[in-house]
Amino acid sequence: MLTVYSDDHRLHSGKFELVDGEMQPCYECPERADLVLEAVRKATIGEIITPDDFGLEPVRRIHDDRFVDFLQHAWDLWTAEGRDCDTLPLVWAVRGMRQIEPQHIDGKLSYFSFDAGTPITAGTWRAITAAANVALTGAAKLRGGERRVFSLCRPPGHHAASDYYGGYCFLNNAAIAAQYLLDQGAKRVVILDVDYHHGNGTQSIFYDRDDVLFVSIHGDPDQEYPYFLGRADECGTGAGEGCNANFPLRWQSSAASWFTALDKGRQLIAEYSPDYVVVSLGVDTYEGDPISQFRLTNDDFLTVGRRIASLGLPTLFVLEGGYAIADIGTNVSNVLTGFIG
Ligand code: Q9C
Ligand code: ZN
Repeated sequence: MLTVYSDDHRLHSGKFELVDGEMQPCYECPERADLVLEAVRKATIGEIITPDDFGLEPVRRIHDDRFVDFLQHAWDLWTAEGRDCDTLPLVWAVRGMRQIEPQHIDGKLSYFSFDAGTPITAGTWRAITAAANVALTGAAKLRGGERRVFSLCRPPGHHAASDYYGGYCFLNNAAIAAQYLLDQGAKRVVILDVDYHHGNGTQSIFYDRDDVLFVSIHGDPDQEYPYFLGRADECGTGAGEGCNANFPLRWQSSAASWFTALDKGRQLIAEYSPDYVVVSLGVDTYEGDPISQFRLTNDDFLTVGRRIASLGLPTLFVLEGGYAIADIGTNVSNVLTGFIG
């Protein structure tokens, strides 16, 4: 299996996020990708390559121009106000408020975000465009005939929608890759999201479309972040009706119930008969994850890989979450080695 990786992820390294009413060190840190890379090397899964530069056109196929421009210039606008710390938004436009992009950077941060866990730093723009290129290079390899590729993306992407960021995510790497596959001639693509958190961004991007089936297994939004999307009755709309499938599970759900949900998802995927599967691969379903409440073990991740492989489809793995630093390498490489068989 090919792995695509760029050192540029290190350029994004936030200091603090708001957790439990306090500013705490960011869970989403450069060490995550470094440890995954080391584990992939040790597991001798296959060649590791650097990404090609696809420019912003494939990014703009998913994200609004104004949002992309905002991400590109946010740091400069922020530092022009005399700050040198990371950005964090403070206020959001809720029910009854106007959805108008303010002039001031503090207002723009609020307008384009949905949480206070996602700082922008000096190097964020370069890191997130590198991550998009890592995903796109993986997609291009699939188009070129590779059957399995791992895009070691960081920062992650699945919480980012066409015009907002949050949940440690800025550009939706998996969505950008899926759109690229379609633009290069694929008819149907599945995005299977196994991250612990609901992929609200990915769902919202493809919600009214029938060329992408989105399947997600995640913490029940009644209990878990991001709270405001991810319920089982969200099935898609218009042409996309029937092309969105959510499997919310309660905190402390057993591995057995997680795999039951995966089996139902696999059934839907097989019926859809896609050209490609893009897996939003979060390993924050791990029993030792510091911010999550599922119970998968190290060995369970081998089974995750095997069951995805049984679909028999060309597959692009795109890294999302996973915050148990000591185990992230093992858990990701277990999925990939399980997949290879
Ligand atoms: N008490 C991804 O896994 N904070 N993002 C949750 C925990 C945000 C996770 C608060 C979690 C975002 C890609
Ligand atoms: Zn997650």
